[in-house]
Amino acid sequence: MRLDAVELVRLRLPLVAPFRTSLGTEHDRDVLLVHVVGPDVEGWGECVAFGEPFYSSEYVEGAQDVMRRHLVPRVFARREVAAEDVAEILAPVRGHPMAKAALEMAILDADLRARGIPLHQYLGGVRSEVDCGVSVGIAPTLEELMDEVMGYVEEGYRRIKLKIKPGWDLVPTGAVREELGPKGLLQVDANTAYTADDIPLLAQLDAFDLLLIEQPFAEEDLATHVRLAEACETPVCLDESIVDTITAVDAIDRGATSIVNIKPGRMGGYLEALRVHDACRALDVPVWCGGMLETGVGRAANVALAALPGFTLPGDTSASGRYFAEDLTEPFVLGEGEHRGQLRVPDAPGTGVTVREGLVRDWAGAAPVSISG
Ligand code: SMG
Ligand code: MG
Repeated sequence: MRLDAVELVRLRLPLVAPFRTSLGTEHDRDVLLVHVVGPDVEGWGECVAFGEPFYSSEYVEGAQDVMRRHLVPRVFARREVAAEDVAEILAPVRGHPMAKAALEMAILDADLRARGIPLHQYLGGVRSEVDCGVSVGIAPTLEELMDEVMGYVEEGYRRIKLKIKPGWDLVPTGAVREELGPKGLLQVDANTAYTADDIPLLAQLDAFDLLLIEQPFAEEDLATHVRLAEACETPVCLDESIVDTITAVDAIDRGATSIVNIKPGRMGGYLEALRVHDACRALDVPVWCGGMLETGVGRAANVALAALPGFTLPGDTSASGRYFAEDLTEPFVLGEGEHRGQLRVPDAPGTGVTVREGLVRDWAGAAPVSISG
């Protein structure tokens, strides 16, 4: 496509309830949207970086800055740009995968809209509905945790993920397992909060028949993940550590992960995420779609990705209402009947959702940063 302008739009969306993890507490979502405009087509991407650099080194203000100074000018230097070339064009800029992913997504969305192709079809999706899980933050008390979990079960979620950290692990996990019964799908996520000394404690999670334990140790520390995998029955799943196909295949080869969390933002884009999916599938390693508290813009693309055949576990692809009272697109709502606990994969061209531009402009904190070629 030919790019005429790129707009970077910032807005702050309040969360319906605070979301607490071992990294800190989110009260609202600092959203950065990328809007690309061509002669007769436009597209949207969402940058998944958070306001503060706690999940990874990226943060919204930095992502916006690197887009404005370095990424967008590189794309403008081409007369025509295809989504498939964006990663290579941006490769001289080190790091910043979430910023790169958002720009690539917007260009891919515009291009697919122009060609009338839905994202799920372009990626090779094989299902029209995806199974949804929900990520449950660290609660003030066990009682509040149980209320929250049972509320999600009643809404239909097919899998519960508990955030854990030292001091909030065996007891809440055991209590939720008891409440869910043996059939309920349950997993935990530590966001790097543990060290090698905790291996014996983490191995006790085997008692709760979990689907997986996600990223207990530092992102660079594959060796300790290997040790845990050898010490416990529960599959170890990496999130933060897996930044591309090379790191995914290496972690699998070493025995550091037997299930992979795929988040396109962490991997520099949906096209690299697709390659990670393909590599894992070739190795018979299940994958699932992670979440970064996306608005409908990013959620739509995640749901399309989760339609691929290797996504055999429910994702953190929850309904819009899990986080937001009002979404920036038409809301994602869990299905009913045979589709209880599922989201329908958008089937219109591009990400298949419509950005509520009036609402976005009303809520935008400052005038968008507009860059033209
Ligand atoms: O989008 O439902 C969502 C969030 C799911 O737990 C979630 N994401 O490590 O997987 C993860 C976390 C990253 C965000 S923690 C603030
Ligand atoms: Mg995680």
